[in-house]
Amino acid sequence: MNPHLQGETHAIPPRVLIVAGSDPSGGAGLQADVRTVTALGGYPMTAVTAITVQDTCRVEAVDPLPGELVERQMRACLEDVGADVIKLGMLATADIVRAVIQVGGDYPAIPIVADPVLAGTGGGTLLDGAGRDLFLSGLLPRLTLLTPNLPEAGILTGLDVDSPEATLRAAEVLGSSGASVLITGGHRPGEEIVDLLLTGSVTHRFAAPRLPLPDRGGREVGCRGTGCILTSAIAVGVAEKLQLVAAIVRARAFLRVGLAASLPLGAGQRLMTMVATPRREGFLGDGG
Ligand code: PXL
Repeated sequence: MNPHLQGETHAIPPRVLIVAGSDPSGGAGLQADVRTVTALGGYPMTAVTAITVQDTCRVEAVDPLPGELVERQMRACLEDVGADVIKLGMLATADIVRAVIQVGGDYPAIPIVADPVLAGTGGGTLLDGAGRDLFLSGLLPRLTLLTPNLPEAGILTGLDVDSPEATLRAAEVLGSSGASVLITGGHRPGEEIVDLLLTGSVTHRFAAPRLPLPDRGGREVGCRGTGCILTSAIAVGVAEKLQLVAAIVRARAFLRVGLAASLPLGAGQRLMTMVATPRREGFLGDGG
C-alpha cells in the first residue's frame, strides 16, 4: 500500500504508460490507446513519439519527436505516478527505440507490451529500418509480449508468413528472445480469423468469425486501430496481473464489441467509437 494514499477510499486503477504516436483522426495511435485503457477502467498516461497527419483514407505526414523528449515524458510519468505496465505503439525512429530501451532498463520490474507498428493501414512508414533493427536486437528481449499482425511478423522475421505453419515458425523466431508473441491473423483472407499466441513453449489459438467492416460505399475496408486497441486492452490486463491468456481473451472480446459498434464516420476506414463503454454494459462483471 502506498503510504501517501492512506485514507483514500477509491481503489487504485491499473496505471498504463502509453508510448505512441498521435493519430488526429482518433482511430488509431495514442488516442485509441487512451480510449481503450479508460474504457477498461485503467489510468492512461502518454509519452508522445510522433505527430502524424492522417485521415481515415491516408497518412499524409509523420513527424517524429527527438528520443530525448520521449525519454523525458516517460520518466516524468514513472518517477511521479508510476506505472503497472508500459504499452508501446508507434516508435518511428531508432532514436526513440533507444530511449525506450534505456528507460525500460531502469525499470526492470514493469512489464512492457509492444505492438510493433511498422506501417500505417493508410500507408506511410511508422518505424524506419534502423529503428526496426534496434527494436529486434535491443528491445525485443525486454518485452513481456509482442503483438505483430501477419505483415509485421513477416517483415520482422524475413519469413513468408503465408500459412498456419509459417505463422508458428515466425512466432518461434520472435519468441526465441523470451518474449511471448501474439500474431494476429486478420490479414489472412477467410471467414475465420485466427490469432496465434506462443508463450514459453505453449501455443494457444484464438479463432472468431470475421465481421463485415464496409466503408460508406459498401467496400470492405476494415477498421482503423485494431492492433492499437487490442494491445492496449491486453496491457490493462497485464497491469492488473491477469494471466496472459485471460488478458487476451478479455481484450479480444472487448475488440469484438468495439468492432461490431464501429462506424464509417469518415470516407475511408471505419472508426471504433466505443460510445457504449464495456463498464456501462456490464462487460467487466460485478467487480468492474
Ligand atoms: O494502427 C497502427 C498505428 C499506430 N499509431 C499511429 C498510427 C497507426 C496507423 O495508422 O497512425 C499513430
